[in-house]
Amino acid sequence: MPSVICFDVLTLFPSIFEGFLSESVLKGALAAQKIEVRLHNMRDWADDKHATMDDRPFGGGPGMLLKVDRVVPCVEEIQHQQQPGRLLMFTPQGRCFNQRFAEELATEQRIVMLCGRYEGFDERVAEILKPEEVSIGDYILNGGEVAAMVVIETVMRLIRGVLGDEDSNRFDSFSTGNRILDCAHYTRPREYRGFSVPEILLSGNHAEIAQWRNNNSLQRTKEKRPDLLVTASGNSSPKN
Ligand code: 6GU
Repeated sequence: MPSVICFDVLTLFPSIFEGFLSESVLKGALAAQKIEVRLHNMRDWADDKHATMDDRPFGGGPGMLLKVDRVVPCVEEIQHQQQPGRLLMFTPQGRCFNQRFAEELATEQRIVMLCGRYEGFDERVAEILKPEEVSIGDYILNGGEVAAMVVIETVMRLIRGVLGDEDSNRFDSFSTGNRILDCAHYTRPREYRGFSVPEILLSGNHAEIAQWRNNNSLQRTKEKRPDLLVTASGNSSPKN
């Protein structure tokens, strides 16, 4: 796994990312140069004085489309700045993002992410650039920016040295070979409003604690996400 991934984000609203990148784990990863995030305002590639990025769809209908002659030159210029990297285009029609997809992306050195707005892109953007179209779930967002943040955050957690504890992502739910939910966790106080911490966790018996955690994970998965267990046992195959 490479120690630095560069994310290039193409958006009409770079300031959406400011708070996100300036707090907590992301802030630390950027400061430690474990990741690099470069924000590009696509409007900078518009040459007319009104910086028009969108236009009405041929054939009529609601909404506006991002213009092919604005978006394509912008992506091409950014791709040519270094090795082209992996090009993602966020759209609700894309391949659904999940932990396995994130693990795949974490092996890349460069990820270029194209964020749509309005009703989407002129179809020729995809025809010309042949990006990987990515969705983060079956619902509609105003644009791809939130999706790009989801991808950055999920992928950066997989980079060595980003998380404080080297092991702290190895047992994350949904990572490869771990299609089971995390167990329950407790900290002090031992009792609160009559709710106690399970006795076994206070016992110091590490073998029994490990066993309790395994059982708890399985139980929680059965209750909250039985679909994960069906997939894990091979009764039906995962969609991604
Ligand atoms: Cl990537 N974009 C938009 N606009 N809506 C979405 C999405 C992306 N993923 C889920 N819904």
